[in-house]
Amino acid sequence: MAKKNNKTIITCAITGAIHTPTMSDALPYTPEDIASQAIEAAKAGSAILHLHARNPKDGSVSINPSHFKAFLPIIKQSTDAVINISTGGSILNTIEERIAPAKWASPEMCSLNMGSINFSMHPLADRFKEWKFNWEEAYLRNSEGYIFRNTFKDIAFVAKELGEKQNIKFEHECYDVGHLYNLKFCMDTGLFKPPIFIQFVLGILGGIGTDIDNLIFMKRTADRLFGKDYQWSVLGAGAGEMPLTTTGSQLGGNVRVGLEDSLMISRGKLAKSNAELVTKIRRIIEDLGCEVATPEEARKMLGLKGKNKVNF
Ligand code: KMH
Ligand code: ZN
Repeated sequence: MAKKNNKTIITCAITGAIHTPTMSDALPYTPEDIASQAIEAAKAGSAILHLHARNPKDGSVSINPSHFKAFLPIIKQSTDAVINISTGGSILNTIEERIAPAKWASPEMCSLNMGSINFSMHPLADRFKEWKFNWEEAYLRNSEGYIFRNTFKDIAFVAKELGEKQNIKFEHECYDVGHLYNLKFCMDTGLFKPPIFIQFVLGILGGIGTDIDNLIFMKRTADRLFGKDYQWSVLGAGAGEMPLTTTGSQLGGNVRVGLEDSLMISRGKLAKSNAELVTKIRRIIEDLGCEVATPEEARKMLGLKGKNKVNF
């Protein structure tokens, strides 16, 4: 069984690389909006902030370190939350490009995607006729042919550059059961040391679906593979966000919410902000008798290097 805690870590994924500005006015893409939504999410109870950058002119996905530099110091000054920088990048980026922001910033955590999959948002393109920016429709439609590449060699490269050289801990994103076996293989070859932090990612088109049965299967498989040596969290993309995080917290796991994963606060109703999503899951968790972890508690649970060891 995974190590059971009575505290639940809430990660908030602020903007991501899936949704586009047309889909919601709340989706932040300027450095000011990313920073202020991240700070508000932390105040609402999020101990970890999972961050991507965007081009402030048009909201397109960016892996340019200068776009991260524009908001990271502001967030660090205003919150104690753990900063987690994505290494997911977007279509067409090499793995070297994808880790460039984290290599510069040396945050306490980074995402690390544990296998290659189809990763598609193309059905979303049919929901809109008019677009705020002209890159959006092609970006979504082109994802139909996208393979999200995360080979064993890529994973080993990230482990060495960010884990070994910079003591950055990973949010190991697992989109299907096979990714847990990939992670186990990497553990057995010494790439990662416990405690590891696994994010079960359910609901991406190309990965496992948002059925509760799938969450239980992922958890049982991880229990078998990793014993006591891991912490886990769950995210449900789209409508699966609140049902899966609620169930996950009751199963002893941690949770991730945010506009990266779902734009909706409830069926058919857009969320006003990331903080609104954090507030909702926090209320549910506390109403059901669990406590939310502070950033310091999250640092202890995950064995992080500390806020004063980052480079921004
Ligand atoms: N949007 C998530 C489903 C990453 O940042 O490395 C995937 C993600 C990838 O969070
Ligand atoms: Zn992400």
